[in-house]
Amino acid sequence: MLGSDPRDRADLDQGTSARGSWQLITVCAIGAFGSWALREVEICRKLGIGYHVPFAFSFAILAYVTLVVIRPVLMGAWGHGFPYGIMSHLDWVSNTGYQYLHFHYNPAHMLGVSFFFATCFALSLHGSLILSSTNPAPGEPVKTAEHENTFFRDAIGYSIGTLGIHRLGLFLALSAVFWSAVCIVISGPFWTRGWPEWWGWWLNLPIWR
Ligand code: UQ2
Repeated sequence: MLGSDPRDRADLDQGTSARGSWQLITVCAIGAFGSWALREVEICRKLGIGYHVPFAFSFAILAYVTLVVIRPVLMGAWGHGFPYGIMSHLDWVSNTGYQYLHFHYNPAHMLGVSFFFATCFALSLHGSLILSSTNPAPGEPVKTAEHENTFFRDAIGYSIGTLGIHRLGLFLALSAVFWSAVCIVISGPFWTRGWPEWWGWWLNLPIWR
């Protein structure tokens, strides 16, 4: 019966001109992102360097595909993908968050946020350390890794090293993206109630009684 299906609502009808454009844009975007990653692989092979850059980019692609393909398929409708408008995608984030009452109680969201903060902290430590050693006081010679190590050994008794800080940065950034993808793909397909309620397992532990 016409009108009984929510998709027949006149106020949601886009006429004939815009029909299927979200799906077309999504297919083209995934093709472009995948091609870009493969081009990065070509360049890495030409230079004889590791595949760290395309590996990192693949995490960003994975996050996007999680939002517009994996979760909508698991939810059963393309309408669960986010819209490609400036304000409308903000509305989608807000509405999707409130659908689970309080998204900050999502444990994977907690991990994602914490990794984003840790990434900013690590990059601020690293960026300031590099600028301080390469831009010394006027007349002073530019400093090397020995000064960088010494600063942190003096300040906190530990230096992770010049290679280590980049390994840590890559780990923190990729972890942030990974847990962000996990936190949205479990919301709906694997948990349909409010996220505060998920913590009932903690409150219901037998150790409290
Ligand atoms: C460091 C080091 C660098 C750095 C930084 C550190 C010489 C140039 C920033 C210090 C980093 C530490 C102690 C790890 C902090 C841990 C977290 C989770 C933020 O030692 O070696 O190389 O840039």
